[in-house]
Amino acid sequence: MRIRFIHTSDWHLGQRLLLNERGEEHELVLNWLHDLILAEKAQGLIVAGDIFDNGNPPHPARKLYYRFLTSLLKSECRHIVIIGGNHDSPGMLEAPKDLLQYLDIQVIGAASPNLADDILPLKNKNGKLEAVIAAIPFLRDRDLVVSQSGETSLDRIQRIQEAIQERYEVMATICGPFAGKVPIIATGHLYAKGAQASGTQNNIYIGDTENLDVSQLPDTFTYVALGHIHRPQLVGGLAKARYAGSLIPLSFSETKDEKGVWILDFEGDQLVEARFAVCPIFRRLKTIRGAVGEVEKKLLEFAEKERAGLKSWVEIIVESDTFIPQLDSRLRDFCQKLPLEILKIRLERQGQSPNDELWTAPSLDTLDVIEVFHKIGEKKGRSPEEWREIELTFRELWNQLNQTEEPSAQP
Ligand SMILES: [Mn+2]
Repeated sequence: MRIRFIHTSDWHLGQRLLLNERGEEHELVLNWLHDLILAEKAQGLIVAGDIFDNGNPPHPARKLYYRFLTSLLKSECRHIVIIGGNHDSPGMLEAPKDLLQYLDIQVIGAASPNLADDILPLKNKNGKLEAVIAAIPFLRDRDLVVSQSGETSLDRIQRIQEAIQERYEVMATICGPFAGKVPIIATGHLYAKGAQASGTQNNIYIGDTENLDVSQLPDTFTYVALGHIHRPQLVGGLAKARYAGSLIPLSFSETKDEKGVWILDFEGDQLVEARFAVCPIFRRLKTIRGAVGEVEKKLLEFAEKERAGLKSWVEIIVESDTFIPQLDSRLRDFCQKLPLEILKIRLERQGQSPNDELWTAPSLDTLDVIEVFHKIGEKKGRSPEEWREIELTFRELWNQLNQTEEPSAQP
């Protein structure tokens, strides 16, 4: 018996890039995904976390999500499994859980207290078992370990890694009776050992350490559908563990990657074929860098190429060894008639002199919170080891603040 699944993740519905809404892109890409599911006659869909960009997504993002799910109800895609990511609020995702379950859409926002509840046997219309999903969402610290007094952040990281590994082993044991009969698919929203990110992704557990070594996972799992890293890839060269990556480039650092989803064919308990379906780029994001004259030339060249779709968004980095007065208005005037929109202009000083710290200091809106904290450490003259410890604690606090249970607590 053959069964086809589509594995996708990291939609980040409701995301804004430097205050710009991504709704149009998300709508286009979900239409594309809907058409793909129909064209490929996929029977299953797995969304491996970060459905929404934050715990309290705007109404249009929620509408898009429900409209997409509704559009699949009459298709052959009978099994839809959605797990929570670190950006999702488990409470928000699971609010319609019972209703969605009635429609064969399974939502696991957070790990259930009884782990066996998250093992989902998927059956066809005649009640015959087709596949089993070990639905493991993003595991929050509180799902895994209780702090031990006197332990350092580094100890904690190690204990979290061990606890995650153990969770997969326990889930594999529960799936044991199904082994050898149908595909057993585990999910995960984490940072797997050997994974390549496309830029800085600070939204990982605590610290920027790996959470799981996929090569150590039990053979029980036919496939591991991963989310969190936005670049599609096989993990550690293993055919059975993959990241699907995000559906649209979520930042300027993601523009070089192809975006898309995995189409997976299983037969018996084997993965027999995996293809990556590349999705169109509905809006191009582009970084243009160089001396100011060079930037202008590149802008013209970029604008000349004909592009379908929405207006491109551009980030400009001007390299200069002197201050350029009115750089912002000069470039904005220059681009006025070009079919693109400037989202950000940054001046990057070449070479150093002691007095230019003020104007070379990066503006706050180009840094994220963790980077700012890191820079404070550099200023305070702490030793790297000492500051790393403090930074890990800060990261943990920051992540906890951003992992709200209830949507109302989110800004
Ligand atoms: Mn993500």
